[in-house]
Amino acid sequence: MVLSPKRNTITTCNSGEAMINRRSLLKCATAIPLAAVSDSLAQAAENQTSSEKADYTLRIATGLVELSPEHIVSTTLYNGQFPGPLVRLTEGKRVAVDVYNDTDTPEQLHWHGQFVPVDVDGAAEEGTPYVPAHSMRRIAFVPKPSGFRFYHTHVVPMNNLNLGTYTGQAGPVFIEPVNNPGAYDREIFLVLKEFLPSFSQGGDMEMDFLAGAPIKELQEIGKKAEEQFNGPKGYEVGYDLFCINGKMLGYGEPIRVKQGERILFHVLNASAGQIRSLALPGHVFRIVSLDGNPVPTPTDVPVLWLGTAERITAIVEMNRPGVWVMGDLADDDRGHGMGIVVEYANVKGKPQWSKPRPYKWDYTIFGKAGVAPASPDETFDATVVKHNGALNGFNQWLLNGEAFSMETMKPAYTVHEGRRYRFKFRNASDDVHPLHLHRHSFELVRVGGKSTAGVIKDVVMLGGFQEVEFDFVADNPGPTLFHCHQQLHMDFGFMAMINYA
Ligand SMILES: [Cu+2]
Repeated sequence: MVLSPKRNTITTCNSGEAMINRRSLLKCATAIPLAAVSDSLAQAAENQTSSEKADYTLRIATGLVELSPEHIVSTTLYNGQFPGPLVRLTEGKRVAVDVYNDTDTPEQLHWHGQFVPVDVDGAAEEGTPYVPAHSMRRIAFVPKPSGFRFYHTHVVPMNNLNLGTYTGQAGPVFIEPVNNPGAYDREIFLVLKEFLPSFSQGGDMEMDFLAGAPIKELQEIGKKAEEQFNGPKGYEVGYDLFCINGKMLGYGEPIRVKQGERILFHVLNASAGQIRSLALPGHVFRIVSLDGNPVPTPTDVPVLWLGTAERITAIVEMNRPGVWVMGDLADDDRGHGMGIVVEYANVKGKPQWSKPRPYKWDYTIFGKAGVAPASPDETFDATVVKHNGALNGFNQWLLNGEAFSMETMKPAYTVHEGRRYRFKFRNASDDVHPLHLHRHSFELVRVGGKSTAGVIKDVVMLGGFQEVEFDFVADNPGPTLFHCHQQLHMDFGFMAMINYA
């Protein structure tokens, strides 16, 4: 085995570290953890006395991922593998999970998309105790709702590309429903991920794949902010290597299929901040669930688009024999590994790729037509603005004029249990933001100017200079974090705390 000379992510991290004010970084690193760490040490000690065996053990430690024989990366992993092991749970059946942290830094393991209490959720901002360095925590919870979820780290890396979701800390969760109709022959989990992150200052790639048009008023607000912060573009994170299930295109086992087979794909975008597309030439995806939740109108699409942390469950009928590349539409990303070979039985040859016809991603086609969601008890308006390069060269993100402060953790919204709330979210920037709500799901109400109902998600992409509206019911008391799932955006201001009255 040869280690790639480009393997060392520490280099990029250190050069990044020099760019930030050291004092603010130290403040940020120490302010939150201390109290939480002592809590969780006590908890860990208490847990170790329990003799009951955990249902799952997840161990956080540095390890190697062989993306290809030429590209072996060193990063933080769950159980020494990428992706982390598939955690299969049953809805409503209590589980105990032991989380060991063999690293030198406190960790948070977030159960993304589940309705869990604050002490389980895995977000220090809400008050979840850390898994202390070189220690463990036993977590017990009742899995819900059923469907495709995942787990990932939730620490705040800021400018350290060796922490947080820049590492290999992500793994799929499947919560079995009580009844599973199962109109498919077998299921395959695909975890999409990039490695070898580095900072660049060229500005983000323009992404024009979402349905809907930019709103003039939001462009005006964005233009004003740009005039005020008119320096060089803020740092973005780019990647050298891409993989599906830990293997670059052409290096893992192909997906071997038979003609006529119906395969249920569970696709997770486990990126720290990138938006992914996925197509299989000559085939269509029948989308049956978004973020693990069955959609009212299952619909065929030629390409999947997934914002950071989004999941899509889709059935593909294998009816076009050949050897195909299932991969990202971006030639560069696919060329650096973002794809997997699909091989029909008794067919040989070089894997074929062709770009699907242009297609706009529209969440509303999966919803109920002509039905309005229930009326909300209250509506929250939020507008996000980018201050270009305002924080030591990093973009700062402000919600209604305020960047989230990790020091004050000031709640932005107060909710009452049992009430229904509508978020009307306006994007005065050109970036796409995958918005995520912890510990709750939401129902899409309006996206890209179109109304919908019945599409239940926990992440939704908000297009550049567009609006999105979604509703959630305050049914899981405790501090609840709302943030953009783009790691750089959330770390530099794009977060809000929702408190229960
Ligand atoms: Cu964002």
